[in-house]
This record gives sequence, structure tokens and C-alpha cells, in this order.
Amino acid sequence: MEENESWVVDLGDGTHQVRTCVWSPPGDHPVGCGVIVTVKDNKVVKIEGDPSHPITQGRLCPRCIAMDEVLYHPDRIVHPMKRAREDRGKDTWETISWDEAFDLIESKVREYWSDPGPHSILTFTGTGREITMYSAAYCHAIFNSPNYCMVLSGGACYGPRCTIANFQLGAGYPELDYAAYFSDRYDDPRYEVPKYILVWGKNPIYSSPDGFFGHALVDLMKRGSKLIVVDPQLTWIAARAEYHIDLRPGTDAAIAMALCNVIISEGLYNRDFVEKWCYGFDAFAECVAEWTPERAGEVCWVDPETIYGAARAFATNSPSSALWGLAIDTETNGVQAGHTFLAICALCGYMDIPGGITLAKPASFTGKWRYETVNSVTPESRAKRMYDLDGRYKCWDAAGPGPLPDVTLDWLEMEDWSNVEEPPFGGFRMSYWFGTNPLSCMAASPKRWEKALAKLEFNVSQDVFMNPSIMALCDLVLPLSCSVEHEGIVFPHFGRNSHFLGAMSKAVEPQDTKSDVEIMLELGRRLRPELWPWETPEEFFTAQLHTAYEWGFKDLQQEVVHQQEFEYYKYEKGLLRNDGKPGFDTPTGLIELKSSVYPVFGEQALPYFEEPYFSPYSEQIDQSEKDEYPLVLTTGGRHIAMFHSEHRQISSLRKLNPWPLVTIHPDTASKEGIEEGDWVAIENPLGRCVMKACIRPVVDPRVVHCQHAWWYPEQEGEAPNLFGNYKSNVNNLIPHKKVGVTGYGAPYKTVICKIYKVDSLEG
Ligand SMILES: Nc1nc2c(c(=O)[nH]1)N[C@H]1C(S)=C(S)[C@@H](COP(=O)(O)OP(=O)(O)OC[C@H]3O[C@@H](n4cnc5c(=O)[nH]c(N)nc54)[C@H](O)[C@@H]3O)O[C@H]1N2
Ligand SMILES: Nc1nc2c(c(=O)[nH]1)N[C@H]1C(S)=C(S)[C@@H](COP(=O)(O)OP(=O)(O)OC[C@H]3O[C@@H](n4cnc5c(=O)[nH]c(N)nc54)[C@H](O)[C@@H]3O)O[C@H]1N2
Ligand code: SF4
Ligand SMILES: [Mo]
Repeated sequence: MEENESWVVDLGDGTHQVRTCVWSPPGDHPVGCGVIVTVKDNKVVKIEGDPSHPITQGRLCPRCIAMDEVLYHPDRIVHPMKRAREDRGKDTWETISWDEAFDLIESKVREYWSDPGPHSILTFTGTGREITMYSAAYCHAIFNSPNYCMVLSGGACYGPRCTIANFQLGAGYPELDYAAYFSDRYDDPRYEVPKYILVWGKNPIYSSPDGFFGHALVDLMKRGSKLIVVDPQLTWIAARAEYHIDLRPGTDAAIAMALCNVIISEGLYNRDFVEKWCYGFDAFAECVAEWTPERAGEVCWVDPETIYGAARAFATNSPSSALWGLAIDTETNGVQAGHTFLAICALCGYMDIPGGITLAKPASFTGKWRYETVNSVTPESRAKRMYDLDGRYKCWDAAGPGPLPDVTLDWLEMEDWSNVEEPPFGGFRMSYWFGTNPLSCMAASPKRWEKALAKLEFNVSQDVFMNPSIMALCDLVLPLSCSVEHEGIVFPHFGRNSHFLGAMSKAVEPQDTKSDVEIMLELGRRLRPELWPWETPEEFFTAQLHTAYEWGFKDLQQEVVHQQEFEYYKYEKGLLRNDGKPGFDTPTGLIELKSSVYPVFGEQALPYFEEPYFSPYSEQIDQSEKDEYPLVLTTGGRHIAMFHSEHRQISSLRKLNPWPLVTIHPDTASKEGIEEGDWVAIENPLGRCVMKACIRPVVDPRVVHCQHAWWYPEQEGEAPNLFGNYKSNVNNLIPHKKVGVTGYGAPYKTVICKIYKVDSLEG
């Protein structure tokens, strides 16, 4: 502890407290909640909420409260470990030193660089943990590879929403205005409480996604905001909503068009705003004219009166605001749903007004840096980025920093390259994973990915715990320092609409572990020293901050939370466009109700509804399959105690969610003879999984909901069991390669299924 460290307080009894913001590991999105960590003898003895944090004001989820259980868990990986390639699937890990681990990576990378070339090193990334800010840099600026990959079919998380926002809005990531930019928050005289909040396919109370502090919704409900919730489940917020649009999963685009239909046909839209700032109104109005609430009600199983009521309430109560969630991304028709969601907000003129939706410059300095590292890939290597062999997904190729996951799987699955016209560059040799446990969580059809990744000669992961994917496939694993064991910066929304920057300060010295940034700097210095001049993380963070501010990392630590400046009505003031002109950063300079960008990539300029590919009403599916698998399965609603596949070994959290749950309506359960707590198989033509029945009238009798990312750390880890990875894995039932025209969106939340009672988890 140094004298000038204001974020550290000595309590005088051998303990001290550190004020810091939390990100990962263990996994989390960049909410940057404020914590006070009490430390004794370099050990965390308590973690509590920091009441002085302007956003979170002392509130914490159980995951942060249980952080000490993660830190001192006996199963935590605390040294680098390697294993012979022929031993994959076996628990024959050998502890090695960091020097040996770095030497091994360096020698493998140099070998693959020379034959067949840097493109043969693939990196695989997970959702927005801290490493998200740096994973593209690893791939591009360390390995010199263009193949920055994910295993998430259709990139079905956040990327679709960001791309839609870039194309149609040209203004960062649109966010509910919860006064997050103001130090006096809701009391700031510039602020107004939204009258209605439209919450679409999102359950932020449990998920706090992408930097949005979900509990802010409760703050606003207490201040009078009413809710309109679009969700097939009666969630906690849906139960408190004025209007709950309990749609059939995957039919969001139709509901959104019906809401626009009412807003336009009843003349409820903001004419001034639309005339001045929107492009393509007439064409858009014509397009939604056929989507009456009656028609959408029939397609989507919703009472038309609810659609009328919600549209009128939202449009006639200014200011109102809206939140869009993962359900938009997890549909092949999701781009159209997202397009129309933004149109609803634009038609009502709620963009960048107090109590509306906050906008930001399209890419702030932090958002840009990681993608700009693509320029450090040599032209020869850049030419060897995987592409769709049938020439599709040009939109993804233009917008995404690496190949589409579905394209990556295609290339890895090819048995030999000889039947391909353009020989794919001599194949792939190595993969490096950060923040992903692909076989348990991200991958649709995970057995296909297991086989595909097994072809690579050298797989490396950096993680906190052993997991099924590492056990099945890796040859080297590097142990990570947790959030309170390393330094970092929290960038809510990954820099796209960051209301603050948070300092992550080290509260305790780590064991033999390192942070993602420490590992990155060491590998960078060894492999491409000309690009990596920084000796320490602090130097690196300060250099990043200096691209936008005069102050550096130590200053941020002093402040703990640095709220950013904010102005409303930026589009009127020329603050959204690089040329300084009023308007939006789109080709027309306006919000594009009719897109001028999508047609360039073969997508329609106006929204449309497409029946989900794998639904009981799809024309793509045989009648016999529809008869056998009559239910609609939706997946992945978050539990507050677990972040994706993590936390299953943390006993206080596991107690809150001990088994994978399938939610079933009581009528459906009784038809199948299923009782609360019974083991139930969920099955479709692609696969099956087994979960425990949770019988509640919160879903339609034709719908079931399954949790995702289940595995059992307490079970045998060696193959073939792999900690029970495939027993309760709902992604066994999710298809690959059913993505949208743009490449974005995949059916993680809408497939057919049947359910039946079984005797046990093994049943
Ligand atoms: N505790 C916790 N927090 C998390 C995560 C976690 O695993 N655990 N994961 C993080 C990640 S990566 C993400 S992307 C975010 C996601 O967080 P959110 O964006 O909040 O999304 P989900 O929680 O997946 O789902 C939200 C709601 O969508 C509903 N839904 C299901 N199908 C449909 C549909 O077809 N249409 C509509 N309109 N709604 C539907 C579900 O019933 C659910 O209530 O959460 C992040 N935060
Ligand atoms: N059926 C279904 N499947 C889904 C979803 C769904 O809703 N339904 N949601 C999807 C979504 S939105 C997403 S984003 C994916 C998420 O998928 P992933 O992001 O791949 O999540 P995990 O599988 O939990 O893998 C994360 C791994 O990273 C480690 N880790 C934690 N923190 C850090 C860190 O700071 N650095 C590094 N290097 N590692 C860390 C964890 O210990 C864990 O082993 O899952 C998808 N899968
Ligand atoms: S959202 Fe919850 S788990 Fe994440 S940092 Fe905040 S309190 Fe911790
Ligand atoms: Mo996600």
C-alpha cells in the first residue's frame, strides 16, 4: 500500500479496504459494480457493495458476494499446466512454470507462422468479459492472424444489435436513459423519468447485460415508470408490467411491425421528428400496413388488444424509453426485429431526449482500439481469413472482425481441402481460447465442434477452473487472476456508450496466476515486440487513456469511477457525425427506417417476418417431425447466481440453482405425467438433454424454457463423461448454419421439441 493510494484505507487492525470496480474473472459483463474488499494477510475476508459508486450504490448480486469462494476454491487452477496431445480427455495434467508455458507457446507459434502461416492460428473468444477488450489484439497484433473466431452460431449475441444500430442509427449502442451519466443521477435537473419502458427480450434484473445495471429498472419503477414487456415468459418484470406481450418465441419481428402499424395508422408518431430526422417513412409505413394487431396476434399468439394498448401507451407518453435484449440476436429473423424495434423508438422521437434513449458517437476511443488492431495483420495473412465458400454473409464479413462462426465450423469440418475450388491456404494448426468453454455453452450442436476442434494440433486456454472443453481438447492451460487480483479498466458497453470508466484495482497479490492483459503483454513482447512497447499493465492502460484524456491509470484509480460527459439532442448539434454536421452517421445522415445499407449485402431494405426455421409452423420441416415434436423450446433465460457455464462448483451459488431446470406449463406437465422435480428429457431430431421439471403457469402450454450451459464439476472429468457435459446440454438440440441473410442471428431461442419423463439424469 502506498501513501497516495486514496482507494485503499488502512483500518489499523492489520486489515485494509480497497475500493474497486468489478469485471472478470469470474465471468461478468462490464457493469463495473463498486465493491469494497476487506483484506487481511493478503487474503480477502469480505466483499461488500460500495455505497459511493454512483450507479450501483452498494447493491451487489450473489455472484460478487461469493467472490471469495471462487478465489480460494480448491479446484481453482493456480499454475500453468500442460498435457501430451495424445492424452486429450485424460486427467494427466503436469504443472509447469510460466517461463516454460510462454516458451512452449512461442515455439509453437513460430513453427506455425513458418508453415503454413499465421492464418493457421485461430483464436476463440467468449462473451464480454474483460478479455473481450483485448482478444482481437491477441489474434491480430500478437499472432498476426485474421482468423478471430467464436463458436456462437450467427454471432448471436450483441453483435447483431450493434450492427443494426450502426447501420440504421449510426450512433453507438442505444441505452435506456437512467441518468447514468450524471453524478446526482435521477435528481439532475436535466433528467426526466421515462413514463413507459419497453423491455424487449431482456431480463436485466438477473442479467445486467453489457454494462446496463439491471436494478436501475427497479429504481425507475419506484419513481413511476410503467413497463411494457415483450417476453414469452411471465418474468418478475412481466408480472409487474402494464402490458405483457407474451409472444410465441421467435415471432418478434411480426409483433414489432404490428406496434408500428398502430403507431402509424392512428397517427400517434412524432411527425416533427420523423420529418426532420428519419429516412424512408412512406415505404416503411407501407411495409407495416399489412401487420395489423389482429394478424400479428394470430401469428404470435398474442391478444390484439394488448398490442393496441401497448402501442398507444408507448407512443402517447413522452418521454418513454426502451431496452432490447438477447432475444433479438437469437433469431434468424432478428435483424428485422431489431430494425423495427429501433423504428418504434424513432417514430416516437425518443432518441437522445431526457428520459428517452441515450446515444453515443458510433465508436469511442476504447471501442475502436481493439478493432483497429486488425491493421497490424500483414496483407499476406489478411488475405487468408476464412470466408463463406458459397459467397454469402458479405454483411458479416464487412462488419465483423473475424470469420462467421458457422463459416469457421464449415472449414474445420472439411475432411480434406481437395474438393474446394480455392484451396484454403494449407489448413489450420492451433487455437487459443480466452473466456470460452465452447462445448458447454456457446456452441450450438457442440459435438460437431468437439470433433472439429480436435483436428487442431495445439489448443491453449486461459481460465480459472478446469472445464469440459479444456479437458476434451486443450494441451496447455494458463491460470488466470481474478478481478480483485489484477488491475484493469471497466468499459461499460465495451466503449460504445460508456457512461463511466471504472478502475479495477488489485486488492490482493495473486498466487501463481496472471491476468489476460499481463499474458498479452508478455506474448506481445516475445512475438511482435515492435507492436508491444509497454512493460506493465499500468503503462499500457495509461497509453490507452491518453488517446482521449490527459490523465492516466493511476488517476482513474484515485477516482475509482470516472463518469463521462453527456449531452442530449446530439443529432441537432452535429455531435454524432465525424463531419460535425447535424444528423446521424448513416449514409443518408438520418435514422434509416428504410435501410440503404442492407441491400448492398443482399438483405431487404425494409423489415419482414419470417417463420422461425425450426418451429412447428415452419415449411422447412416435415409434418411427421412437427407431429412428433410439437412444442416450442426457448432457452437461456439467465439465473442471477450463475454466469453462463461458470459458478457450478461454487457451493453457495449452486444452492440457489442446484439443477438445470426446464419450465413447463402445468397442463403440459400433467398431459405427460410429469411432476415438479421429476427428471425430464427434452428431445428433437438433433439431440436431447435431461433437466428437472419446474412446473409453473409462466409459459404458454405450447412452450417450454430450458436453462443453458449446464455441466457437473462434481462428476468424472475424463472423457467420455467430460463432467457430464452432454447430459443436460440444451445446445444438443440447437442447429448450426441456420443464420440470417446477413450472417447475423441463429435460433438459440426457438426450436421444436418434445418432453417426457425419465428416471434420472442418466435416463
Ligand atoms: N446472471 C447472468 N447474467 C448474464 C449472463 C448469464 O449467463 N448469467 N449472460 C450474459 C450474456 S452473454 C448476455 S447476452 C446477457 C443476456 O441477457 P438478456 O438480454 O437479459 O437476455 P436473456 O436473459 O437470455 O433473456 C431475456 C428474456 O428473453 C426471453 N425470451 C426467450 N425467447 C424469446 C423470444 O423469442 N422473444 C422475446 N421477446 N423474448 C424471449 C426469456 O424468457 C427471457 O426472460 O446476459 C448477460 N448476463
Ligand atoms: N442455448 C443457449 N445457449 C447459449 C445462450 C442462450 O441464451 N441459450 N447464450 C449464448 C450467449 S449470449 C453467449 S454470449 C455465449 C457465452 O458463452 P461463453 O462466453 O463461451 O461462456 P462460458 O462457456 O461460460 O465460457 C467462459 C469461460 O471463460 C472463463 N472466464 C471467466 N472470466 C474470464 C476472463 O476474464 N478471462 C478469461 N480468459 N476467461 C474467463 C470462465 O471460467 C469460463 O470457463 O453462450 C451462448 N449460449
Ligand atoms: S452485475 Fe452482479 S455479478 Fe456483475 S459486477 Fe455487478 S454485482 Fe457483481
Ligand atoms: Mo451473450
